[in-house]
Amino acid sequence: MRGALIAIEGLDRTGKTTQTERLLVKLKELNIKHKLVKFPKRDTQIGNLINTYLTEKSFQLSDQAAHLLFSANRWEIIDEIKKELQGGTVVILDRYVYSGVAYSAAKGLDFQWCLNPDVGLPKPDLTVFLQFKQSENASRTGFGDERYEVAEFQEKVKLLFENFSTNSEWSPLYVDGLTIDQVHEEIWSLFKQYLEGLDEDLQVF
Ligand code: NYM
Repeated sequence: MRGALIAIEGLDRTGKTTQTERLLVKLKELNIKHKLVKFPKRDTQIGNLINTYLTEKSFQLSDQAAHLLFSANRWEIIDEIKKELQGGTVVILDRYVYSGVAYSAAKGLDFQWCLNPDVGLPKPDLTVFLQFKQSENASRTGFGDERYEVAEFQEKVKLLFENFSTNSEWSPLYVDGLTIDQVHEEIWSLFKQYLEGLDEDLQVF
């Protein structure tokens, strides 16, 4: 039986990385094979370029070129992810196609144009979308260090993420006022049904 493909999505600094790590600890405790893939995956050559783009404002790229790099960064590792899934490993994605489309479309690029390069990538079985009130999100530590981490831009991204809310695997999680443990419990209860492994094929975008 294949492993589940689970994506954790959300705006910047909403606690995605903390929650993916908590999920991994839990899977380890239960002796369930698991792998985390964080997008952008910065330790490849394409990922290195993306990292420079995100952290050095002097590195100029057209919005289209940047978008295609983010997509290429997913395609370059997808065979490895599929292999893990086929071997029964649960794969947790920290950001995925949805971030790719929402962040680029927020810059004014056409929504469908943004989705096109990702067409054919596997769809997660479950996508948990972490949401905060913008004011709370903006006050989190580190907000503002990288390109895109500007409150006004984040508001646009938030609206674009809403386009995905009709997807059957999309589970929004409102985490305002909840502790890290409480958010973890919520994510775990959504995720539990996928623990047994799944034998049907993955859907694709
Ligand atoms: N981002 C992430 C994109 O613009 N397109 C993408 O396809 C992906 C995966 O990268 N501000 C943006 C969203 C974030 C930034 O992500 C870095 P993180 O999770 O902060 O490392």
